Amino acid sequence: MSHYYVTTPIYYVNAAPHLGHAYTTIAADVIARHHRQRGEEVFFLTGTDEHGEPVADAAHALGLEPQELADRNAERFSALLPQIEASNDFFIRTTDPSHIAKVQEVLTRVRENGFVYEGTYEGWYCPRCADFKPENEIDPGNLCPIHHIELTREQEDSYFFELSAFQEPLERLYAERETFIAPRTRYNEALSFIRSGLRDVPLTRHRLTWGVPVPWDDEHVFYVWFDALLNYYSALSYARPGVDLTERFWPADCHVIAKDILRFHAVYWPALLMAAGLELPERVFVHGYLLMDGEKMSKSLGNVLDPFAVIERFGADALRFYLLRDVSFGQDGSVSTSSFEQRYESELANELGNLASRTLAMAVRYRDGVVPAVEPDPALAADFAGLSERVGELIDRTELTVALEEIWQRVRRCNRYVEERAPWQLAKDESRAGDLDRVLGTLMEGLRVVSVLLHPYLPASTETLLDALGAPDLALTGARLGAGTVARVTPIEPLFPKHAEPGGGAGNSTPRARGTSGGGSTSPAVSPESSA
Ligand code: ME8
Repeated sequence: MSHYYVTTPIYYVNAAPHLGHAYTTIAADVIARHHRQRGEEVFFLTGTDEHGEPVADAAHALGLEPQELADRNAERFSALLPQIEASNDFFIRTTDPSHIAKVQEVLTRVRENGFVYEGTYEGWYCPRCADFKPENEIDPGNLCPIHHIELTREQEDSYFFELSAFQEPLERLYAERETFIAPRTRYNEALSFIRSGLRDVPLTRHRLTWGVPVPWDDEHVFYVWFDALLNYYSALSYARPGVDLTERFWPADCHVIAKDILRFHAVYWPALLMAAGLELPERVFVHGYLLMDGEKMSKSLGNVLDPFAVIERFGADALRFYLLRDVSFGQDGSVSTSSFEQRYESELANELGNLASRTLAMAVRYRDGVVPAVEPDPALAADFAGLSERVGELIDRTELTVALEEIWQRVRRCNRYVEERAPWQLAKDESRAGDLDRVLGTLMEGLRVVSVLLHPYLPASTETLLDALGAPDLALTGARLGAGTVARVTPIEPLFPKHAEPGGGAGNSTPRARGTSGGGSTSPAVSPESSA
């Protein structure tokens, strides 16, 4: 059986989760679910990054110990997962003792391999990024380009990681593996950073105590980024008690991240793995930012959106669909309440929801829910030919929005097919009973195939739909018109009720297919988040 290993970044616990975190996790979940549909054994990892200065500072500002803040917010990140229907196989916390032990083991090996030396670091430092800033990336007024706060001049005794030793190996890696980083713009960006000349970087912090202790010098802790990156590797060693999954799943197939942490994943990470003598991941996919008012949402800026409120009103499927449909995956895109409502109404309710309810209703009305097996109508079969393969190829290239568009074209095609064939006319004419069977059978097959293919995006509603069709099998091999056996169909309530406007009472208009219980909230779909 083949294996597939996909990860999200591990999120900082200096504040609560927001829509940006949900976005990456949803995208990785789509990939994980798709690979399970291929029959592969999948490991999908997410979790929290709990050490380092940003977390220590945020905790102290609240009068808490770092561990207390980490516990509190790790809980909120992990609570988000079932709500967005994330099917992760493990939730790693970098304060897990097994993670700490693995970080110490790997970084000791890096030192034994000759890539660590002692020195003093001096540079401009942003405590929110937990990162020294190269001179050419500093905004006027000595400001951090991301957080717009003043940088501090820091000097510190450190152990250094000899990143410069990997200048050539990294250039070679980029020459040999052009899809190591995708999309291409990010590959180019990372490569030009490498070509500009790599300088050694601090591996440890002297003044900090909130971190993984350095085994060979107890006055130091590891710089949080090395601790954090190693989560992708360490998790496999202890996620399943008594079983080490490393052999089975390492190297990772896909790390999904946003462009803010490109350099760490495209430069430091492969260099660190080479230094440790470990295999490199297959691919890093770098998506863009969700924007609100043109600015990246971030915990530090405070202008965050609340995914919990969106889900409460519209269900997790609607949020998942909206984010992957409205924002072209890989690029930046603005999100807003109005564009969410527009997509919900015009596409989920009017296109998929309507296709589902009329198809099921006609099968029940005209055939008591049992339609004889038919050869699918060639008119529709032609439009479905090769679809599943095409979707698979796109997902292999992490083109999640394009793949969704391919499937959605078939949802629209099925609706046009209903109009073209007008089953209600056929039903009036006994002599056309065979034609009606063919139309209804073809439609049910069309609905079944789009449901299987949409499953990674809309897990709850497609399961409802496939159950209603009496064909619950999710395997991709069945995502072909005519491959399935729709047995007896049962009608369902609208999947995406139209009256779920923000501010209105939920009442009986609460969406049916949702990954979470609850409802009746009157909070706006997209609302400012309260602070941690
Ligand atoms: O950087 N749009 O954690 P973090 C899209 N702990 N994605 C967004 C986003 C936005 N507006 N805001 C956040 C860290 N994200 C480190 C990572 S990994 C070894 C360590 C998502 O909490 C996106 O995936 O700041 C981004 O890369 C990540 O959250 C940053 O999360």
